[in-house]
Amino acid sequence: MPHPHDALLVVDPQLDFFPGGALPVTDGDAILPTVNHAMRVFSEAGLPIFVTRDWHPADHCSFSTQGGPWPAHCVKGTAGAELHPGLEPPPVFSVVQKATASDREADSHFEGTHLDQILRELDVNRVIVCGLALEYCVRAACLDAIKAGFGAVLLIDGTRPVEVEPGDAERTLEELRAAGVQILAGMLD
Ligand code: VGL
Repeated sequence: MPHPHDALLVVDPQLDFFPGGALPVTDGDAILPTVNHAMRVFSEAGLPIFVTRDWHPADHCSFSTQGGPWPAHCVKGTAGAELHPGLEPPPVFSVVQKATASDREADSHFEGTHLDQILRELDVNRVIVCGLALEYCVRAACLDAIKAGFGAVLLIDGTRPVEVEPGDAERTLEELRAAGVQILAGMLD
């Protein structure tokens, strides 16, 4: 671990998804050691690292002010949309922004981007996924990666659930396993 055809996807490690943010994930800070370690391992191996950002206009359709399910979060250019300062990004990494148009939601950074093509051009055949939040954007990233024909490994210690309903996290893990996502505990070797 990792393999020469792996890429790392760090999903939405933005202040609004951490404790104190607009849409906080309980214990979100606990992902940082695993995420930072994974970025270091990929960087040292010369493998691609993608950090995704939710990057919404102020009137995004997912916001409750517009009839959507969520409080306003990750509004582009605001402090809450910034990467968590505890993140230790390597010298070279790519940023993927999603849900940037007012009228379109995108749970996964495979939606409305060319990420799948870019991964193929880099000869990637498997993605290693971590970030926030497990049942939403991380889930969508894993499932879309599989649908696009990539292998997917979830770093379970590098994510945390929202648990809107008790049991959501376990149900999500079951769904991911059934879809062929490998769930990996602990730090990367
Ligand atoms: C997310 C809820 C709304 C996430 C994004 O990144 O998991 N969750 N928007």
